[in-house]
Amino acid sequence: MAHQWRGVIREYMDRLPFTASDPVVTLGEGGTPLIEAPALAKLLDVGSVHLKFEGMNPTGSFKDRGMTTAVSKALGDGAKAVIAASTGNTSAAAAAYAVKAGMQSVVLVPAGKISWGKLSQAVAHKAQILQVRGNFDDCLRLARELSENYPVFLVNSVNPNRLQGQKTAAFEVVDVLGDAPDLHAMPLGNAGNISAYHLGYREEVADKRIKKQPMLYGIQAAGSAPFIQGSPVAKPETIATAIRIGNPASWDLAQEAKRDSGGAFGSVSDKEILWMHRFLSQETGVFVEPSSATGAAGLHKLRQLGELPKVNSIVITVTGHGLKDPDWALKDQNGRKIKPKKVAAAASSVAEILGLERK
Ligand code: AN7
Repeated sequence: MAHQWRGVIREYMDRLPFTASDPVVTLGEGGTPLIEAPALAKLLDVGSVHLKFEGMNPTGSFKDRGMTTAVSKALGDGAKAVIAASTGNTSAAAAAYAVKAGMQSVVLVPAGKISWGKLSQAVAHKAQILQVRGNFDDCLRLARELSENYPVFLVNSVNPNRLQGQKTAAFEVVDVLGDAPDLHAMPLGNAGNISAYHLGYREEVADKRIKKQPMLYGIQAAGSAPFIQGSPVAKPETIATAIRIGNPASWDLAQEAKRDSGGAFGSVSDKEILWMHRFLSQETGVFVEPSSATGAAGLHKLRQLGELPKVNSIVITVTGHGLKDPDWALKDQNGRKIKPKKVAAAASSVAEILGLERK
């Protein structure tokens, strides 16, 4: 009989702060495919590249891993409402898991700066949505203040239960590959994810499942790159709205992840992000939102500069599904709208446009 994946809490309960009697709020998150991408291995000139396709989670991003743990704990603590600041994906996940838990959700998003796919999810799951006149960093400041002074439970990644859930992605990589890769890259925004992978890989080392953790590479958008600048960015700008974050909450943990793993931070322009966004969909078959192409774009840039370390195996986490923000796929390299041709409903007309000769 087919085995259904039970979500990350039940699959990894012995390695999470949960016991069998704790409430579990799950939508079956985790267990996402690790997809071999020979086209990327060729591009980067390394032995193997695997994409950890986090867009395959129930709400379409890696945020579900941390939301199952954060909302389950909130429910266990008697919470009636959760609050999250978000560039879009956290709000989609918070809204969905709140519904599953029977709670209200409140989400604070930067006005006009989240994709409509993500906004539609928060609306669909009846979140109370407030568009803040400000950026993500303002939203997070407000969410923290509200959760301290009002009866709403904060489920942003400053809540340590979020990182606990998200660390399971590292467990899955090791479970599938039988080892850690040499290098693991991902986009870097509020820095929860790189901190969570670090936590997960460190535990794998401590449990002697792997000898060494991978070098962790966190890649930012150039217009929103506090880790490259070395200090918060007051006015972050990038088309990759998911990572349009100037003052990352997990600053210290990300620095530690980089240091401890022998990794690095990098940044790429919006143009480089969109190039890789297209490469991934056209050459690997994996459709991601632009922000999610940032990790691969960063490694490609390093390779072109001759600065990619000599490694054999690479895993790149692609964090969110392409359908989250599909507008970018409908533009060509010059930003012009792509409109499929209209044709009469006749085989001969279709064949003519396709340039097909009759057999
Ligand atoms: C697709 O949803 O911060 O470095 O509020 O949606 O852990 O922040 C999203 C972040 C990468 C960055 N890729 O991860 C939010 C939010 C996607 C994302 C990141 C995000 P972190």
